[in-house]
Amino acid sequence: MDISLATVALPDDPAEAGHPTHLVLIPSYNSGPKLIETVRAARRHWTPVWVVIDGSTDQSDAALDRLTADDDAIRVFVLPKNAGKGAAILHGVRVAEREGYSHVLTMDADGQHPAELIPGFMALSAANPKSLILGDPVFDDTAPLVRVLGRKLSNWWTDVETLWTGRFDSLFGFRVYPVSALREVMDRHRWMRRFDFDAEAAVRLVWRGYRPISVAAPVRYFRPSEGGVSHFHYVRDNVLLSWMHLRLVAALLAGLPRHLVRRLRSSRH
Ligand SMILES: Nc1nc2c(ncn2[C@@H]2O[C@H](COP(=O)(O)OP(=O)(O)O)[C@@H](O)[C@H]2O)c(=O)[nH]1
Ligand SMILES: [Mg+2]
Repeated sequence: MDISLATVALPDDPAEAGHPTHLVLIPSYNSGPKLIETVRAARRHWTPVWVVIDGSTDQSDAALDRLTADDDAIRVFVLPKNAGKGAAILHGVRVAEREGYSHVLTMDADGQHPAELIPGFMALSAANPKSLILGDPVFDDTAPLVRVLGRKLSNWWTDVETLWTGRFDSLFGFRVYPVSALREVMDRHRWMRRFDFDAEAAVRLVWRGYRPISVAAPVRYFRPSEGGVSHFHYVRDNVLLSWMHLRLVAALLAGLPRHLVRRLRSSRH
């Protein structure tokens, strides 16, 4: 299902009152100067905002101390060693679950994602708690062609893996997840700790009955001179993504009767 945020009722003053069920979670690994801008932007639109520093070595987290000193709605966790995007998110999700949060909006730390859409995504999630709210990237001319094409291929795989339950972008990290279900899925599967997180998390949650809702969200690719950083390694991460799709297709085939039943049920709703 595709939705436009124009139809969503927004919460009152989301940057003021601390929200009891939904939080913003930002995993960060050597994100450079964009980290502070990103956290500030998220805070303008939501309370609370949590950051997981994933073994960063570029001192990008140093300035966060000043932000947290002035604002206790920002919370920072520091992992001593780099563990990967998925592992950093899992760290935040475990704490969120213990503290009673039901949903978490994840966004990248490098300024690529639209913070102004946070309230709309959260409102949609609050109205549809058994859904995944998935950003559908709207690229501008800053997007490298090879990343755009690579995505198409990955999206084709997730379409197959979910038996065409609903079209969604497999790799975009601007999303709202259910906290406990995500933690359970990640405890059961030892992969999903690095760049294989986004696609596998969405597929496995759809398999658990969560309905994907796609919402258009602009994405920007900054040049290094603008503070842009990416740790995506074409060979290493494409191997990781191919292995992930292979695993998911194998799991689909192994449980095909169950997946077909789920698929039939989902088309009736
Ligand atoms: N690549 C990478 N990103 C991580 C890691 N831990 C946390 N992240 C965060 O995951 C997000 C996506 O990473 P990024 O390198 O920007 O990937 P890209 O946007 O797909 O080029 C960013 O917010 C990173 O800071 C890690 O170990 N590796
Ligand atoms: Mg990025």
